[in-house]
Amino acid sequence: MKYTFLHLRGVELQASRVSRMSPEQNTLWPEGEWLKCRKYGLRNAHSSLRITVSLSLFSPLTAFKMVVRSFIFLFTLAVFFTLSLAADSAWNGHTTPGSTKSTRFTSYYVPPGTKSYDSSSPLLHYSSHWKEVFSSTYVHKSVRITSRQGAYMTFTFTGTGVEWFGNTDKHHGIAKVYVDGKVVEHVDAYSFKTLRQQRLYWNFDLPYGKHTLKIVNSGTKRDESRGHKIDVDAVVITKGSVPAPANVVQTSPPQRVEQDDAFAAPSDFALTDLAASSPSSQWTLTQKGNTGVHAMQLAVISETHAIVVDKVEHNPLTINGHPAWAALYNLETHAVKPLSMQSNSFCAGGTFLSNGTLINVGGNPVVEDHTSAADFGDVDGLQGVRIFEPCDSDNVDDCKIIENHSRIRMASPRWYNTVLRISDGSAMVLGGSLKGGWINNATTNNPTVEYYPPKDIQGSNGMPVKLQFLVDTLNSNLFPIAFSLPDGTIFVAANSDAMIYDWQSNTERRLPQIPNGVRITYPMTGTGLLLPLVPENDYAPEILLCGGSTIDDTKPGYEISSQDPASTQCSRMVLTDDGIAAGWQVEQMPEARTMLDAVILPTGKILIVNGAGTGISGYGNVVNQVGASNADNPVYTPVLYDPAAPVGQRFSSAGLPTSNIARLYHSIATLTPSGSVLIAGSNPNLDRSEETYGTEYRVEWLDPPYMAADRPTLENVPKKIGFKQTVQFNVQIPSSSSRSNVNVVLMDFGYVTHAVHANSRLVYLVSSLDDNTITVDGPPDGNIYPPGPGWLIVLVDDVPSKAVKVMVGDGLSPEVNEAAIENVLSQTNADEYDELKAEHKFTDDDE
Ligand SMILES: [Cu+2]
Repeated sequence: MKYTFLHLRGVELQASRVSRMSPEQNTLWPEGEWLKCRKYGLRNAHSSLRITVSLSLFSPLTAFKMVVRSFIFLFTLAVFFTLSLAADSAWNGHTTPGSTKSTRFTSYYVPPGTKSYDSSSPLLHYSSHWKEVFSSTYVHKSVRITSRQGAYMTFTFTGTGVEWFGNTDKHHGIAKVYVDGKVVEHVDAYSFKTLRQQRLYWNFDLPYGKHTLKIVNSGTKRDESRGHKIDVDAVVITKGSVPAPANVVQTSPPQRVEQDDAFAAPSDFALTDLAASSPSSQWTLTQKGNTGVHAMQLAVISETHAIVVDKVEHNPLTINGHPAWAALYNLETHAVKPLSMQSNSFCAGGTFLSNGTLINVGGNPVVEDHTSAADFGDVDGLQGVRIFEPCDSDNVDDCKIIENHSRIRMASPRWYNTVLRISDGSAMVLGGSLKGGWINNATTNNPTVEYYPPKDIQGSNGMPVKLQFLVDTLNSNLFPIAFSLPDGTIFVAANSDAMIYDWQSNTERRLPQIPNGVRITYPMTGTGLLLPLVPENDYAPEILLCGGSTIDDTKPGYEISSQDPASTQCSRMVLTDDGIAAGWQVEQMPEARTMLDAVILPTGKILIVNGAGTGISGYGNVVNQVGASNADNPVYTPVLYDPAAPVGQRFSSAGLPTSNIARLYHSIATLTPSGSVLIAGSNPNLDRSEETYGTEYRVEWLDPPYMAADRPTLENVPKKIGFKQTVQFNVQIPSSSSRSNVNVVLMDFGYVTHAVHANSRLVYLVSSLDDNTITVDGPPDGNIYPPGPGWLIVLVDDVPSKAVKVMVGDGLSPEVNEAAIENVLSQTNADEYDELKAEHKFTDDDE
């Protein structure tokens, strides 16, 4: 049985034509960026005008030369002007860095830091029986083809990665791929539909050095194929560099480490701080796995899988002939399965609903015309609600993302909105910007809240409800930090402010300002958590906000530097009347961080990881960019925060390993069912890049010391726990344990993106142990734990079991208000640019 909102609603999914924005609408230039252009561009334009006006004083030839020079100058200026705007604009899905031209969205792409070799390059050596074929649809208009068994191509290169691009169609057969003399893969180049410029083989995990790629026509084919063709269109090399030493402990202040290629390090390595002496205090950091699509957003969906959601860009993993933008990642085998996604999820948010369905909400437009590769279809993601139904089995073959904007969409466009599950099991969609861009401002602000499914709040009838708080917190207020509190209200922090929002009565209670001018939301990104909730103090909520920046958020980008220091501050407040009266209690992290992730461990301690010591979020906006990154000085060593320890003794990096992978803008971290912390992502780039700081696909696993301990194991855990329901299950407790210190916790690992951990939660449950039977009371109500999926963990002497997935509550869909849905659909449009798109439909090159 599936607990699907869609099915309950009886909405039929039909292929729908969807919207696109006109070029005028697609690009947002923040005011600061206009100023930048004025400062650097227009002044020069004036001087060139003066040259033109004074031409009549010179001879005709001189005048002609000057006209030509002026034109060249003006043209150069125009290009510069356009480029500087393009670099600052929102992601449009198509323009590659350094180019203003639309490019066809095939898999072929040459990221910065890589080098492409065309099929006609003299460095590619072919055996006999290859022929050269010419067409504008091939890379550099040529391709080499062979149908002869045993015919081969060899290519020797120095680097860390290699990609083979070619074509697939009904006449293609199977190739054997060798790297350094060993068969590494059999590549079946058959496809029913003709696809150009496909990535047929890729390996980014080569040790830095000299390697040889060999592609051999195997002479075999699948039954359906009408031929044995194999072709080579291009080979792309990731140059890479010698990997940074592995276990260097970062000194303070942080030094920049030249980490410039996503695939330079050996595929597996363990980093262990030598200072850690006893195994019980030893953390380990292992790099294993590759997300295939960049991990901008991630949520654990089952005991074996996580969903990874990115934006539209040239990821190595492909689907339907174009790069994939979402994937399922196997937490155990590290296998990746691409997911087809219609709309651009660039900077979306997400949450599970009470029925276990995951929704991914908001995004960015996809703007250019030349992108209708395969079935992707150029869908504007700004109002997107992407549905991912529960997918709990190890076999994820049938799991997919569903979209239908004609029936399912938000009422208003949102980019950088926060999405969280609230006490009735629905999703609150909070704030965001009306279109892509950078720092928010009054013209792009969407200072409202809406719900999925839509609700009628004080007469809203499904439409967005205004939040004055999000007006008052401009400019730096995107991706608000929000948590559902144990009385059903919502804590919201944005910029330097905070409030408690009663969504049912639509009333705001303003809280004391965050001390010392620290801003904590995008692009001055800090992070926040609701600290573990315990029944002993009646679940008194306490909020922790860490990192961010004190940079003036009214400054234009050219007055902000990637070297401006981030904040070291953590602010903590108990959200009771007494706690609010006492205000924020301030503590200092050992190192400044922006874009940090805070992960609650089953032990109730908080792992702070990722981020930069200087700069702010985003790319292409500030001065002293590193590559395109607005931030620098990656913080490579995590720090552990113990909220229960006395003030002054809460932070510790003792025994914590140091990484050599920068995790900056668009990186994530989450707890996984095994108890290990998954760390992935980082991509301060418009599109995939292999230069500093490049697009990071490598996954790291940070194992707390308990991973190496004798751990309790759980048996017969029920699949569902109702509110106030008492359930029993079995636990095997290690014989060495005292059995006296046993706790049961219910956790939400959350949906992680942009340092937002809005759904992360740890609730201690009332429990008792009798022999090997644990008796547990479900959480009192949906305020304490919003109904929906959760993870049960038993801790014995602070050593946690693996987490077991449970459905908390009744597992049913959140309440569906048909009238509110119909009102949203009748009052809003999602497909208004559809006709424009149809007119400019790219002519495909199918044979
Ligand atoms: Cu983003």
